Amino acid sequence: MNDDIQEPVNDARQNFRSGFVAVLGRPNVGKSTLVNALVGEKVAIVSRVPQTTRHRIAGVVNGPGYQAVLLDLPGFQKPRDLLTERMQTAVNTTLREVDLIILMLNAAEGIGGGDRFVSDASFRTGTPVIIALNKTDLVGPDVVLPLIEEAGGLGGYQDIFPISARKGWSLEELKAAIVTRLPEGPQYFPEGEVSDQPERELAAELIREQALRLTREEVPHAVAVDIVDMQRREEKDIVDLEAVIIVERDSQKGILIGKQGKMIKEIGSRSRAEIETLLGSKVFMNLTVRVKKKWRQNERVLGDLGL
Ligand SMILES: Nc1nc2c(ncn2[C@@H]2O[C@H](COP(=O)(O)OP(=O)(O)OP(=O)(O)O)[C@@H](O)[C@H]2O)c(=O)[nH]1
Ligand SMILES: [Mg+2]
Repeated sequence: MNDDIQEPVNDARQNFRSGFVAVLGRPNVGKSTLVNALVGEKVAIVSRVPQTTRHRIAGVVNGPGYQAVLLDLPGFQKPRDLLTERMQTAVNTTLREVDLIILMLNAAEGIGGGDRFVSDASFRTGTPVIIALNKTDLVGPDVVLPLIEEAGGLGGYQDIFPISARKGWSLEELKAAIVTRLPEGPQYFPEGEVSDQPERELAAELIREQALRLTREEVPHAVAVDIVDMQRREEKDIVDLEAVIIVERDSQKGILIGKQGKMIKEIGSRSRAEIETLLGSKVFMNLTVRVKKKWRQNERVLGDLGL
């Protein structure tokens, strides 16, 4: 089953443990933050806007005798358009393929209908579930303790941890529990490879992250980024990058460009700094904005964007 996700690099070694771990939860609970923290590198973008993650990203956690492949997923939701429908299909497909599920809840918001929806879907698979109650840094023990009790009633879980993905609280304990639950298996990713996301895609995500962070209201959900061209100059440590931010309406384009181009400049310079860190070289970026009406409903555009 797991071969659908990635061909193993090595055959199963004796005593080596490995597996695929789905990180599930409502939009905005902190799934991508947790995956980045456990991997120890930024493999997924994070923002305050729900539905930040649009496709499944593998983040690889290596340790002595084990490899856990964490699958950062879009937030679990009821689809509203073709884009969110595809996002949810990716979640449902993944649910059937994994060895372990981390069900994430948000301590600052309590447990609601949306969480029970995700939880039911998780427990229904019969796959072992670890519950992670996140954002405990935002509330006191008077809130956390009853929530642990309530979360425990959701289903037959293996372990339950109050954590803070942002502050790094109890992540070592969570990681140890994940490793304990991994079956014996092969090393799926070579040493040093922390993600399945090509540099080009991550570059697009880093631009989208800044667009999400710097804009408001209807703009974030209408944004997509297309890397038109990305090339390293021969014998020089310079990468030329041409990218387009796609939006649905002229008004959104106006917001993204900003007064005298201030906004697009800011998005460009912030994301360029991040991309330079990622690539380890200087980046010359040409960033523009284009309107594609109703791209979230358009099969062809979604396909072109890899969604
Ligand atoms: N205070 C606090 N904030 C957190 C914690 N974990 C994540 N956040 C914040 O919560 C917001 C959402 O985090 P993400 O990691 O993008 O959430 P997600 O579950 O991946 O969201 P989607 O991809 O939209 O489903 C960001 O602003 C994070 O900085 C935490 O432990 N404590
Ligand atoms: Mg996410």
